[in-house]
Amino acid sequence: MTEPVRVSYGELTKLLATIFRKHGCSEHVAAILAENMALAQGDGAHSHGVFRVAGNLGSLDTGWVDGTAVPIVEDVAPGFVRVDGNNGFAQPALLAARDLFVAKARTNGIALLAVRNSHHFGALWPDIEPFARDGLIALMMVNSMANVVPHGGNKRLYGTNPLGFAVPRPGTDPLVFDQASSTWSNGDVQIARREGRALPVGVGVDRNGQPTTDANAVLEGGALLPFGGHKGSAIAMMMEVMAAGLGGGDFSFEVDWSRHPGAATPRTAQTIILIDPGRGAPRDFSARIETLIAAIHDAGQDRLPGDRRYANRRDAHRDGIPLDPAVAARLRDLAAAEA
Ligand code: NDP
Ligand code: PYC
Repeated sequence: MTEPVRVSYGELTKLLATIFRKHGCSEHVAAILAENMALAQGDGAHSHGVFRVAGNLGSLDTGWVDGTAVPIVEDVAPGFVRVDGNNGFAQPALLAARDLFVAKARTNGIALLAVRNSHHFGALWPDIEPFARDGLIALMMVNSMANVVPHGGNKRLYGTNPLGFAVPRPGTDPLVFDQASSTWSNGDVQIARREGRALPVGVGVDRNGQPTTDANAVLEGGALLPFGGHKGSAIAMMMEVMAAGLGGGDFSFEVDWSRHPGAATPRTAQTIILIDPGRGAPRDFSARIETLIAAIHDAGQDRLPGDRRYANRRDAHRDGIPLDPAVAARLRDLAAAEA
């Protein structure tokens, strides 16, 4: 295995922002995307870090996503904020609504944000972890593009539809999980294909609906399976309802980028629910969570969701973010290239 090169958060963010600007993003959007991607890379989220540069550029270069979009925030009810992403990336839309959304959650104890007409191509935890650091519980639901067959079905319908959940823990890192509702993320299957690795049995099917361990067969006409059979299939369905249905965006099976060959980002919807756990709580929420976590450890689960990412983050802050040398060179070339 090639020894990685190490780059600082500052250097990687600057490189990525330069690349996104050169491919049509405004300064503001480029900075947000770059920070999001550097954070993901630093946390060791390999399927949603710099691996996503090419897909983002494919969507920008073909005009499928608008890198200069200005989101429209709508204050629709005391506990409800909507955002029309204006065919831009989801992260700037979320940022545009953040202050109003948090204020509503603090006033009401709960609030919901529904973003539509927006492209989410990243990990969810960078969106929700900051809410938990501000003392709020965050639940995020996203739908993507059809590449998952529903349980017992025979064609692609759901996206890999991720679910993210973040819980504040005073004095320490929030408890966060962030997972696709499919067996594997599409990104991980692409990485397996690139590295020539076979998939475990039960991850996906080929174009005839037959089980396969061939990543290429899954990606070219085949499909991923929901995790846990009918249970994951129900979660994937819920993501379609809560993100696209509630938000007013496209379902994963409605994403049509046929006139934008090379586009890769799903134009769908994202929903976040924020809860202020201190509001009217009959027992001390923070103490209860620590009791739960102690019991989980006592039951033998040492590693909590998020532990791997936080450990990677500590290493990356100390030593730099590890990058494959060829990837680092490619990023530098892209940043230096003529616009
Ligand atoms: P993983 O299966 O790798 O991990 C899911 C969660 O489980 C993480 O919180 C992880 O923590 C935790 N976890 C993993 N292994 C263990 C273990 N042994 N014990 C306890 N907890 C564990 O994630 P996925 O492949 O499902 O998703 C990867 C990323 O892809 C996510 O960030 C997701 O948001 C993103 N994604 C985005 C999509 C989009 O539409 N934007 C679509 C699909 C996926 P840890 O992080 O610490 O490893
Ligand atoms: O890895 O499955 C995935 C994915 C879809 C959209 C963004 N990531």
